[in-house]
Amino acid sequence: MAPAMPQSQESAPAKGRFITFEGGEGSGKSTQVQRLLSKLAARGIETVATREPGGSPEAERLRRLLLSGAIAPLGADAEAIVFAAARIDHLDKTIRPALEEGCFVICDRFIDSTRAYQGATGKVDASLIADLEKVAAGETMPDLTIVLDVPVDIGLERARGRGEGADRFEQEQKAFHEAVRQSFLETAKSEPQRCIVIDATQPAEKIEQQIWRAVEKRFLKGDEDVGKPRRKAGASAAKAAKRPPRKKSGKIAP
Ligand code: T5A
Repeated sequence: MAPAMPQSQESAPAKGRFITFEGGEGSGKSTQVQRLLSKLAARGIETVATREPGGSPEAERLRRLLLSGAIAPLGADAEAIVFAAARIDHLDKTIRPALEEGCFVICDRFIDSTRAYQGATGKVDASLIADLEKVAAGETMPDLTIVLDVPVDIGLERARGRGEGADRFEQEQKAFHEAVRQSFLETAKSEPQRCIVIDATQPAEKIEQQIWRAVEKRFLKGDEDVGKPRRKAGASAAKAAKRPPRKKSGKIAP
C-alpha cells in the first residue's frame, strides 16, 4: 500500500485513533511516544501528542498541584477526583476535538494509571475509580493501550537517572510501585482487545519495532482514509486543540 499522504480537502472522512501508553515510573513511555510520533509522521499521518495528568491548560494547572503533593493532604478520594477533573478538561479540550478531526492522539498515561496508582493506595474504593472513569472518559476509550512493563527497581533507577527530583508518586515505597505494576498487567490481561504488554527492559529500538508492528497491524493495513484529517493539511493539530506548547519528550510545558 502506498504511504498515506496528508489530506488536502476539508471533506475527507475523519478516522482518528486513540493510543495510550501506560506503565510504571521510568518504563520508557515518553521515549516511545516520540518514536511512534516520528513513524506516524513519516506515513503522513497527523498526530496530537499529549499526556496525563495535563494535556490542556486547566488540566496542566491541576497536574502541578497533583504532582507537587498539594492535593494529597485532602485524602486519597479527593486526589482521585482531581485526576478525574483534569481528565474531563483534557478530553473536552484536546482529545475529542483531535479525534473528531481524524488525528491519531498519542497519550502518555490515561485511565489505567488511575486504576493502578489510585488503586494502589488501597484507600480509594474500586467502585469510585470505576464511576470516575465513566464520568470522565465516557465512551472515549483508547483504541490501543501499550503497557510498557519493567521491574520496579529498573524503572525507578531510570526515572532517578533523569535527575529531576522525585514527584509525589515516585516518592512512594517499593510495595506501592509493585502494586502499580501488577494493576497494569491485570488490566492488560482482562482487556486483551485493547491492551498489549511489551517487555520494556529491551533496548528502545526493539520496543519501537514491536509497537510499530502493533500499530500497523491494527490501524494501517488496508485502510486508505485512516489518519487523514478532515481539516486542511498544514494546520497544526496542537494549535487546533489549543494546547500549551510541548517541551522535550513530547511532554507539555507547564
Ligand atoms: N498518575 C498519573 C496517577 O497517579 N494517576 C493518574 O491517573 C495519572 C494519569 C505522572 C505521575 O502521575 C501519576 C503517575 C506518575 O507518577 P510524569 O512526570 O508524567 O508523572 O512521569 P511518568 O509518566 O511516570 O513518566 P516518567 O517520566 O517517569 O517515565 P517514562 O516517560 O515512562 O520514561 P522515559 O521515556 O522518560 O525514560 C526514562 C529514562 O529511561 C531511559 C530514558 O532515556 C530516560 O532516561 N530509557 C531507557 N533506558 C534503557 N532502555 C530503554 N528501553 C529505555 N527507554 C527509556
